[in-house]
Amino acid sequence: MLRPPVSDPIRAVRASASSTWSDEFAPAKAIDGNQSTRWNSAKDQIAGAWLALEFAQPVRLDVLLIDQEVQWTRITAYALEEPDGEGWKPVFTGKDMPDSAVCRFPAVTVPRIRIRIDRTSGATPSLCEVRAYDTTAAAR
Ligand SMILES: [Ca+2]
Repeated sequence: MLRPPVSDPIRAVRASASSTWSDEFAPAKAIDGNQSTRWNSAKDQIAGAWLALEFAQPVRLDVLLIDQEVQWTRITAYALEEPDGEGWKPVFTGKDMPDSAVCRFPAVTVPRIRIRIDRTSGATPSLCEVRAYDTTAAAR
C-alpha cells in the first residue's frame, strides 16, 4: 500500500465545492496543508456533495490521498471523477472510506478532479485534506 510521501503532492491552486457549511469550512480548507481545518458540505447535503481540486494547468495524476473527519460521520460511498465535456465521469469508486484513503486509479491528465460523495454513515461529509500525486513520475 502506498504511503506518502512518495513524491511531492501536485499543488492545487483552488478548491471548489457543491456547498459549504460556513466560511470556517470553506473548500480551501481541504487544501491548506492543515489537518485541523476542513471542508464540510452545507447542512443536509450528503448525496451529490462534491469537492473539486483545480490545477494551474492539466496535470497527470494517479493517486488521491483523502483525509476525512470521522468524529461525526464517515463517507460510505464515493467516487473520484474527471471532467468529461460539460460533465464528469468516474475514474474510481469506493465504499467505507478509511480515515486516510489512498485512492489509486489509471493515470489521467486533467485540469481538475473531484470527489463526489454518494452516502455517509449519517451526517454531512467533511474532508480535512486532499492531495493529488503522480506516482508514475518516478518510473519514467
Ligand atoms: Ca485542512
